[in-house]
Amino acid sequence: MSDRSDAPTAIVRLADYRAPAWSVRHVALEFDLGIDRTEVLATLELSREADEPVRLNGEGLELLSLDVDGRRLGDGEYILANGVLEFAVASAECTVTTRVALRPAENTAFEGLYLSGSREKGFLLTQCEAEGFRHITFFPDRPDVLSKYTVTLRADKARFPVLLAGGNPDGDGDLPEGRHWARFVDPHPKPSYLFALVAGRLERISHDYTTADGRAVALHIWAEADVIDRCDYAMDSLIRSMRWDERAYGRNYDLDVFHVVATHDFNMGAMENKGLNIFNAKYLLADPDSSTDDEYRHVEAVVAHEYFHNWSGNRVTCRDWFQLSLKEGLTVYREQSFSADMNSAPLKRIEDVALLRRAQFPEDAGPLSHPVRPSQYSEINNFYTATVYEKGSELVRMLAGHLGADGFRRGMDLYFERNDGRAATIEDFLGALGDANGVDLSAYLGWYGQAGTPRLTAEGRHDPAQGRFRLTLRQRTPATAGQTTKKALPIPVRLSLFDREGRALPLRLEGEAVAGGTERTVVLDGAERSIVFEDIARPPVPSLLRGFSAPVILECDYQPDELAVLLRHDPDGFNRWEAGQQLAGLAYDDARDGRLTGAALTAWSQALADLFRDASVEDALLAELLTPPGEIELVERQAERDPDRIRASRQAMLRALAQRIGVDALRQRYDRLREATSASLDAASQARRQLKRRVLDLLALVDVEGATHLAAAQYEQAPGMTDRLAAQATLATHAPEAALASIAHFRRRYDDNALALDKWFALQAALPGDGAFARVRALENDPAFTLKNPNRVQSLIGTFARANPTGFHRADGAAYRWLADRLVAIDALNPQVAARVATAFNGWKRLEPVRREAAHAAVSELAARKDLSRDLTDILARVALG
Ligand code: B3K
Ligand code: ZN
Repeated sequence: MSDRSDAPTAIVRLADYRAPAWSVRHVALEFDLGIDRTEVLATLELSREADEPVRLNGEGLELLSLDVDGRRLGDGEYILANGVLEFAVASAECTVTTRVALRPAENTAFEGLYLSGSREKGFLLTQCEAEGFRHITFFPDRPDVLSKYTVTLRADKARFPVLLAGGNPDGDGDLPEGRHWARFVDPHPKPSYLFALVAGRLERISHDYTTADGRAVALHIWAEADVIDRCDYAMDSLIRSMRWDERAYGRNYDLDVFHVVATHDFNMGAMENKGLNIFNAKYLLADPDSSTDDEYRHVEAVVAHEYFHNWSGNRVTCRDWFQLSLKEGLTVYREQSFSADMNSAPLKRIEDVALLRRAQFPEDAGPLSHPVRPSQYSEINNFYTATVYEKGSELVRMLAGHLGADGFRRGMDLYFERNDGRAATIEDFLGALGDANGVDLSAYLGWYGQAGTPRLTAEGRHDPAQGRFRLTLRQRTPATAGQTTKKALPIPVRLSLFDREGRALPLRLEGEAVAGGTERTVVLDGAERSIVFEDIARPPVPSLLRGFSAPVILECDYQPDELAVLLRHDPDGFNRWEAGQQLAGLAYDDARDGRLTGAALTAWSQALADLFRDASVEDALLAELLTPPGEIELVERQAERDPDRIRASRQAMLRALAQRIGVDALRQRYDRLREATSASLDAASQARRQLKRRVLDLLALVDVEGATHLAAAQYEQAPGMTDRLAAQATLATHAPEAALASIAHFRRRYDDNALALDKWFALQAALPGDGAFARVRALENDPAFTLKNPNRVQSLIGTFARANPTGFHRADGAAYRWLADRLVAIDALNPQVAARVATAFNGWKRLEPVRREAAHAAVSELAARKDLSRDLTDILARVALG
């Protein structure tokens, strides 16, 4: 429900920040809820902070009345224009009362108050971050206005038996004419974006929790009756998250109740509203029959993420939306640390770095690039990005690494202590971390203000006569959209040196008397730095940026056999994988250039074939090692991108790997893994499923008939969704005809399971090749497809446009024109979803000329339209610049 783009686009700038002219000590909200019409009575207690009129944000609201200190204002006494209600007040304090009407059922943008599900059965809920509260009532809708909330809900009792809002319950009861009421009081001042309510027919599961500091908390997870039996894993994850935050950060929960609600109609993953988290069902529901192992892990991570926001985001919030990463980057870091503790730390790091490279690096290299703390925006919803979240988390990780575990904890304690109940900035964060440890971290501020991924080059020189190894590190950051000059940033480089047999060498730096361990962290804080290692008899193999100690691209002139040493011997799982990824990149270059016997391809496939036979390599790590960078990441390895060629080359290198391992070895391994199949969710069982999937995919490249047979049987016999979906993907990719029966079967079997159907749409949308576009268009006609549901749009259209390079980037440009057309239709319903899908056009400028021209034509034609939302217009305008 953002403005259409014929309204002037206001640019909001960090440099223009001014503290609020009026604060709101307390707000009382009374809702008379109805699907077609809801009335909201708001009473705001305002205090003057500067000599300015009162200005309240409000959009799409029907203003019924406005009173100041009990006096009704007439038409001439206020101005309502461009989403702002303005009136003068002479006193230093005043009470403002507004009554407005809303139309929830007409709200297809899912921002503000809206209906999830059908008119007959659905329920009402809210989404306010970033600027949704202004769609509910008139208010200074900015994160630095913190208020105490009292919320009263009234509704028909039969239609809306459950009434929830954030805060502690403060009474409920019946009203005449079959209506009832409930009141909630939140003692913690909060910004308006954390307000939430839910009303409707919902079931719940509950747990009595006692915090480490002795507070009894009732935990409730709510969902519609047909899915309530899929909430147990979320409850288990919530309890583990709460205990972890007590232990790892000393943070306790601070209300008597904590509600979590699942909806199928949500624009994002989940929302951390104070005391009333609301979740996209995709990240809350899980059961073995319809959820994959990955989805179980996502539920655990997102439940933890939203819970952790209670401190990093809610108790300490952001001064303005430019500081978004203050809560998001920090909370992603906390969530990643939690998941690493709950599962395997090296595997979690692999997953996170792979995501950063897949999602954030391309963003940072294209027209949508922006610093972790942007300096301006026209639509803030377009800045909930991989840069703010994932790169933001990497920055916190660098700071934590710099301070060490105890120092970081000291710093976080001080950060929470100083800023509790405040709206803080990135400077406050760095200041607290630094002050608690007596260090100056201000150089890290550069990372928050500078876009682009730094290139770190490393050059080694061995001097056999002196027994010395000199490592020279240099950095440079390429220019990014609107930011041409770049400065040097502090880059912590964790490193080790290995000999050719794979033994880590003791490290004695020039000037040191004795060697100190086999791993060091050196900080490159200027353009260049050289480090000299003593007692190095033979040329070593440097292992650099261990644990991915900084979010940079490492450019090091490794020979394939040097990377193979690390891939074979590095004791750390993450670094082993990283060496494998680097070597796979070189192997890809061989395959792309037709060198199927090239040194890199040979070294990569031989090392992996050996590791495949090595019983000491764990299943989950082996599965990761056998997965080279994906097609989207490999784009970076050529100047001009031809998705068909990239895929063909990647498939060729995988085939070479499968041949090197051998059909028999693959088959035997598959059989062993199949014999151990179970429905269990323990780590070993999950790892076996993951490896089985990789092995079957490799087998399909060298024995398609055998693999088809196995996949069909696996689909039939699968005890859970992971095996079932993996088998279906192998079949559909390698033997499309043979896949038809299982695809039809899956569709029938899960007809009433929205989340399973999303996977069914997504799997088919991701199938590569020439037939993909026709397949997607046919799927648009499936009765279960709708543009009104964000998950469905993402699963079919989003997956096709963003995760199917050969299907979407057709040389004839037909899919570009089709997407442009769909974006117009989606935008009319839901601008946030349209804007997100439109990011699929990112990177068009690097396509080969034929595709480039077609993509450019589609994007610029769309960008020229005047009837699109601010959300979509903003993305298109930036993407069009290339
Ligand atoms: N804070 C929300 C995201 C809100 C997105 C608004 N467009 C979820 C999260 O990051 O935890
Ligand atoms: Zn978050």
